[in-house]
Amino acid sequence: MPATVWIDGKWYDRSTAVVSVYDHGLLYGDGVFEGIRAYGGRVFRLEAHLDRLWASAKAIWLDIPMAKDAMARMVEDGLKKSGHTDSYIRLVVTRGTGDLGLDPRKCAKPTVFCIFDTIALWAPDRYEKGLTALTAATPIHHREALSPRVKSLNYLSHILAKVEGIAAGVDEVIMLDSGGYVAEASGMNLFAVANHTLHTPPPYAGILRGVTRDTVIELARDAGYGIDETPMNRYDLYTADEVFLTGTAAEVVGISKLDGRVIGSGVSGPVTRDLAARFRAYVTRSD
Ligand code: PXG
Repeated sequence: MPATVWIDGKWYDRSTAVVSVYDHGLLYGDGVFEGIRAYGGRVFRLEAHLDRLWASAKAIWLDIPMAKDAMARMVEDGLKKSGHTDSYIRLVVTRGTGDLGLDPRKCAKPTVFCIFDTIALWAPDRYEKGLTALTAATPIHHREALSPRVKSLNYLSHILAKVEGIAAGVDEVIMLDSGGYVAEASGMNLFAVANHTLHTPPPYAGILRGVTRDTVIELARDAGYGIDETPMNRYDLYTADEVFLTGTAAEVVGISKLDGRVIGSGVSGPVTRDLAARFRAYVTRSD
């Protein structure tokens, strides 16, 4: 099914959906975005994604030129229009079309667009076997340079980390912050499991606060797992019973090997599989 795209109030298909080369989103990476999933025709946690989009925009001094409820309606309408029931929705707000020169005041109005498509990051066997990973030399942004809590259009560090992983022949990368603490994967949050407790870095330390992360924490708490949000380092990952990643696109996926060390039993572990099953049941529930 071809992608359906909404740009500033009009609908397009994939081949006709274009934005200006003078858009500061393209020229400077000046903008914010969300990656959202729909399951069975229902948008998953749309409110949480829109709240994060508005917070990201506020943090970069960007006024989104429409109301939150109008954007929610557009997303719901677009999903229906696209014909997808299970969908990946990419919502983007850029500084808008300006001229050359990075002064954001040159952009009269932010550009808003939304793509309704599908996404598959890993083949199904990766979810059973777990991913191989390495720690990238490229750190995430320093939180006082560009806060990792802003879901901005600046993904170059994450892409360069991903390139390190590709060059080394592993599936995914773990990124550290500039203090050497474990932060996140290239587009996923990170958890270590030890003694029936989930350990994950706290958002204030400078990571993106994932919607999937928060959902998994809720589900894990309800299932009786302990939750510990304190900074971690690589030692905590190497010695964990299990390590897994969460993200809108990836959902819940285990790590089998990190920096040459086998993690736990070397396949997707029981807690990872339990939480992946709880997550799937939760997102596809019919109530
Ligand atoms: N960290 C980073 C840096 C991310 O970009 C997450 C964590 C997980 O957050 P959510 O809210 O999705 O649980 C992300 C999310 C893509 C893609 O196209 C990337 C993300 C989400 C969806 C798709 O690669 N990043």
